[in-house]
Amino acid sequence: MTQRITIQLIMDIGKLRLKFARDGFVIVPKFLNKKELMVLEQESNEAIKKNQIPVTGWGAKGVDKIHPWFHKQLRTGKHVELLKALLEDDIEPVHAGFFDRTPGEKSGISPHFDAVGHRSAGATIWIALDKTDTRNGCLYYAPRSHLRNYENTLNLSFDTNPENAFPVEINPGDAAIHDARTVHWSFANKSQRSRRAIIYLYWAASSKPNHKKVRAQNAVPH
Ligand SMILES: O=C(O)CCC(=O)C(=O)O
Repeated sequence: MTQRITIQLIMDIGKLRLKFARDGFVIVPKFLNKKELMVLEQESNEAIKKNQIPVTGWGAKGVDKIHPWFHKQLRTGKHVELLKALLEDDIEPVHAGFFDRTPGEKSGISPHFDAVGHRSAGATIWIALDKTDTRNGCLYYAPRSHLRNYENTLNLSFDTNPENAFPVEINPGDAAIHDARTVHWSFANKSQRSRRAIIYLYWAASSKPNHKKVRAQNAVPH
């Protein structure tokens, strides 16, 4: 059974949906409570340790395929209802991922959107395990980029100037949710703090991706 979202989120859903449709992303502070965050961190650590995920500086996709807890979360986690409500559709799970900007990691992830190759409707929820800011390689969104057409590549040549960018500066347990067509990226981690996040990616069920695999610089393919 799918886990429940809170009453407050149900009340806010109209506003969140409007923002999501307008900007291509929304931030949900305190999406996880302390206990849920603790469990997420424990399971992430276990997945990394048990499956010997290397400390690469950028993380790993497909953790749902190697760790049963993430397999279940991808299908029944409490974010599932929220994403369905935002997309106003059923959702098809794609994968869960662990994204890491290890302290001192130098490259970040180049500007891209997740539905590259097909521009299907869909969404990613990005849940912070650490405090994220511009010093430790936070995620950036290009507001309203989901409404424009971009080249079919995971390495867009994109103006990442601060005027075009929304830095996702959030706390552990907060979530950022982006449309699968929203351009996003991250820079190097210039700090000595880690910047870990868990992501779950979905296509909207009525959208049919004809998925061509392309590779982003320093990113694992979708
Ligand atoms: O966490 C990051 O730095 C990048 C995340 C990302 O590219 C994604 O969620 O598709």
